[in-house]
Amino acid sequence: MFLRIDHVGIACHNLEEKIGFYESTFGLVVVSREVNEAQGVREAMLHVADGEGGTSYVQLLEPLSPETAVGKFLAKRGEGVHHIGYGVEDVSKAMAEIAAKGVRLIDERPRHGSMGASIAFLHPKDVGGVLTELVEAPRQ
Ligand code: CMX
Ligand code: CO
Repeated sequence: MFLRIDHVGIACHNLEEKIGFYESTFGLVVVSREVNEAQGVREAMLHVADGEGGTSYVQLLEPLSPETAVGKFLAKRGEGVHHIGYGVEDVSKAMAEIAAKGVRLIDERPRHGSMGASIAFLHPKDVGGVLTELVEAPRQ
């Protein structure tokens, strides 16, 4: 079902500072910066590698306010890994297949994600404590 790990989402207090760390420590390059009001984040995608199944990134996330998903996560757990995004061919199809197995979908229908992707989240309580995102990259 999964083509690749599309990205690992990392929650942080200060996006610019964390971008600087990833650039200077790992040599990663920012390929996109966006504010996603619906998701409550200011975020950056840093390119990691290209593989047969597509491209993998690190997604750095700063909350737009304390009441957002990432804001609440930071208050409870502090900075760190927030979610894993898996690349899929067809996000609606993957959602239906996964829901049929009894895993709760957070999103009833696909939403807008980074760089034009269609995304949907699965509830962490049904995935062993891991917030899981499905990502359908836009057609080239
Ligand atoms: N990973 C694992 N568990 C998480 C979690 C995460 N990222 N975020 C919350 N939880 C857990 C909490 O620890 C809590 O567990 P306990 O009850 O055992 O303490 C439980 O889920 C409920 O947490 P909450 O703080 O009360 O928060 P909500 O229930 O209001 O929301 C969730 C949790 C997952 C439904 C919400 O964060 C959500 O809808 N996330 C999806 C959207 C999102 O994260 N967007 C930002 C990223 C955007 C992008 O990638 O583009
Ligand atoms: Co993500």
